[in-house]
Amino acid sequence: MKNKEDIKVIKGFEHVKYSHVHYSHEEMIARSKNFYHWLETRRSVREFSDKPVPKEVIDNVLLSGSTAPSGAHKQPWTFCVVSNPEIKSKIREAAEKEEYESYNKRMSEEWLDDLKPMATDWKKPFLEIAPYLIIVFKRPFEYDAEGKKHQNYYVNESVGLAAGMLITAIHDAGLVTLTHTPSPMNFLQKILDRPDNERAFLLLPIGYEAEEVYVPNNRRKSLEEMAVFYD
Ligand code: IYR
Repeated sequence: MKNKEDIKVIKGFEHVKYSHVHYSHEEMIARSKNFYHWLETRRSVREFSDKPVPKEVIDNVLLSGSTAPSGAHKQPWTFCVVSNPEIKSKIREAAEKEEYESYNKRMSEEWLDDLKPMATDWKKPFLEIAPYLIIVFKRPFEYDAEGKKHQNYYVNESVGLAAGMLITAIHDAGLVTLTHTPSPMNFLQKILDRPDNERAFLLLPIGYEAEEVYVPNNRRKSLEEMAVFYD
């Protein structure tokens, strides 16, 4: 319970007092540098180990993801967590079917060319090997108790932010993931029996990386390449 003094009614609604932790400039510089160097070690991984991961870690990373800001604080997301081997197999089978079509018919020559450095193809064994799959669903609208529809706001932005924070939390826990987007993704809504106000947004396999893993030798944009400063 908040103290009475910590609560203020503003424009008819309760607000709670907030203050963030502050650091000296030196400390801020050191912390932001350390955090950057830590995040810089994150890589998308496509080969997973089946080594078990505590369920509590999954709960915690989901709670971190769900701290994201969202339009009108509607939190327009649902995270489906799949560890059931039969459901994982169904997802793999359906995803590979779509991916096979995409790689062989739907993707342009230019797109396939751009993907060559990633050495990807339609085969997705990680969907069965990773101990958990998190399927992020966006919720474009909600139903109220009377069944009336209410639109959510900035749904893609909000769910994208939640996914980014989730990926950061997964990295911080010492696990790896991949932002997998089998396309089209509607098979996930069917397999997981989701309501019609949910659309699959992203699939994240989570676990430890396989014993010996190589990732593309990508370089990230430098500050000069990705930022413009207007002093
Ligand atoms: N969804 C496919 C293809 C793919 C597309 C992009 I853009 C990538 O950055 C990586 C893969 C797949 O998952 O293989």
